[in-house]
Amino acid sequence: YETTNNCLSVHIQISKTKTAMMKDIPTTHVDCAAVFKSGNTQSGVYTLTLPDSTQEVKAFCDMETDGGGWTVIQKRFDGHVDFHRTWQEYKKVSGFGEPSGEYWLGNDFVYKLTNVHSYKLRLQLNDWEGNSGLSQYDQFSLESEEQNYRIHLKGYSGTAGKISSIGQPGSEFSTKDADNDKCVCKCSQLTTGGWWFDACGPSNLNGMYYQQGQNSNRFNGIKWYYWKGSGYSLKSTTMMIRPVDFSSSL
Ligand SMILES: [Ca+2]
Repeated sequence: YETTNNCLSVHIQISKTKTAMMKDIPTTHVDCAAVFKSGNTQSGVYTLTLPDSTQEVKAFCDMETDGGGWTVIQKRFDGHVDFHRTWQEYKKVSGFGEPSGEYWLGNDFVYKLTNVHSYKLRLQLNDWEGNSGLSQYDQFSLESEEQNYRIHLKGYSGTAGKISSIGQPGSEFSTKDADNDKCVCKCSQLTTGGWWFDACGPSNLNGMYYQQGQNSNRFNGIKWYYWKGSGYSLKSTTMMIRPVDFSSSL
């Protein structure tokens, strides 16, 4: 992504100059759809700015899939990043990991974005046998930290199961140090990772990463039940969001 980063730093320099000259012109982008609309149509890591704030966060923008403009909020593909993290680590705007690799974009950021605007959620999943699956939701939002980032989803479609593996009504978010699930147990401690556990529910894309050959009969792996069953741990996952009214024409 070196080329993209170079372009980006030039872009940031120009933005800063513009801001200094014309204070009323917004020169920052809240999501990858806005980055795309500004003419940056190459996939890569971009700097975003929170709605109504000057706080910046780096995210990976997928500018190719289904017309582009997707802000990637979760990505896993080789297990190099530990996802068994605390509430604070999942919460903080920048999340954890590296946007150019495996990462989680912070719950506070996703909450703020999805409450300003209406977003779709797209999940791209891969198993170890070369199959890919898709789960898409026409509407996605998170509630605030006070509501434990409860997830709201509507309009499921896709090939990774005929039924959504995130149940309705949406669950609250739990981590190893914050138990907000519907189980007398603590799902995050049992199955690892932060997620919208039910009791403990049919999915956990933030579970333990298992390599090929180690990926079956795992109760604490990367689970998407209605596609691969209960003990199967996936090879790779991407979660990304885009405004519902996005169109790729510039
Ligand atoms: Ca519990």
